[in-house]
Amino acid sequence: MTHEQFSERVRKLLVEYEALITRPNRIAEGGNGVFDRYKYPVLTAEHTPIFWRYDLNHQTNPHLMERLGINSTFNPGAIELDGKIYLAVRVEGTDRKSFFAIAESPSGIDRFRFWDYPVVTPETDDPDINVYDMRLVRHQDGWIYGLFCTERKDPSAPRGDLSSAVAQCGIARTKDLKTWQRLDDLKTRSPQQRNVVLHPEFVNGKYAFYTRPQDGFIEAGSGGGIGWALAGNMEHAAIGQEKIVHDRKYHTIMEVKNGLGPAPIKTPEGWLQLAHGVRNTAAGLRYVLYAFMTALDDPSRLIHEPGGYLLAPRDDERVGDVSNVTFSNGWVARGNGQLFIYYASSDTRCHVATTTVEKLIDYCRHTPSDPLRSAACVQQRIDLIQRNLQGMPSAAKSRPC
Ligand code: M1P
Repeated sequence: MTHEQFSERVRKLLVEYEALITRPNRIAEGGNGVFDRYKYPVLTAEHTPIFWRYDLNHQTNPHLMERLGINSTFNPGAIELDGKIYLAVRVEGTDRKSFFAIAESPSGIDRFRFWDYPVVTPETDDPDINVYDMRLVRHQDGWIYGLFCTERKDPSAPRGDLSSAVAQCGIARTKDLKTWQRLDDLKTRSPQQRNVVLHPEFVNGKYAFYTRPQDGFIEAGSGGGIGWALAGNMEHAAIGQEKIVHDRKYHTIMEVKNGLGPAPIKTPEGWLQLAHGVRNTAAGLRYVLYAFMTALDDPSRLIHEPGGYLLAPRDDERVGDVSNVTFSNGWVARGNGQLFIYYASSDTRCHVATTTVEKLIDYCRHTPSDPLRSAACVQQRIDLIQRNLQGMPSAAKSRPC
């Protein structure tokens, strides 16, 4: 490639990139009254800056190749600061390692732009091999905390097993999303901890954690469920016995495992909670999102438990590196009541769904809970049909049976 061709190709790459990241998004057609999906994902691997991937020097990269490819952008933590939306995105390189990078948007639904440099996450004395799924929480103590999963090779794995990991909760804090202070990893009694979330307020003067105690790296085993425990400080946070707030149940969307998503949102009617549930299928695990509410005076006490899922993989969302997955660890409730739910599909790309806090409370309060048996589900549906048909004009009722 001549120098001129190289420059022209770089120019074209940059033009195409700008067109992608400034593309307006819009609500997708359809919808179920609970939330709106959007036509385009808010972030994909192609949204990462050209200068993260290519060596843009003709001398050292005469063929203009990507030198450090990006595989995926997913599972973002989210926060609003001074009217803008910031996502702490899990970016995965083609080398399988994840790291965090901040993308900001003026609207929350489109025009997300990554900051020039990824987040420099300080390490502990025992370096992380992989970090992912940061939950951003603005705590009552004045810090913004980022709780994330830190993975290290399982020292007890048999020789030759180069996959098994120990997953624990890493903790870092910041005031500006730029400079991060690393704290000790959370100490818990569970051999595996993913999906740990910090409650935004003190509870009985202590820091409160939602956890997901698990026996194995993949399998919940005898553990599982969304747990809850308190810690005296964040610098050397340690918890004891975990109380289960929301357990797995047989033949449900969370029969295999579940885990809290982002930190809950405080509403006059209770804490709004978003989580993921996992079931087994012949095609592998299926991850869906579900919602529930806990009590204001005790965030570990369940008060509303709508049955079924809130959001499940659909259409293109169903396919990716880990297919049939929707996962969320970030949402933002704006001052006007609007709620942005950031979710990733199939461990590949980030999307937004919008609703309002009011609608999600209504959903939690008035969606019947899962009666756990087919016959009881039929009765639930018959009750709805009867109420509807009684209220419908007689012409609409004249149908067979
Ligand atoms: O691959 C699907 C998800 O698997 C994990 O979730 P969980 O801990 O509930 O199994 C996480 O690694 C998550 O990042 C991933 O999206």
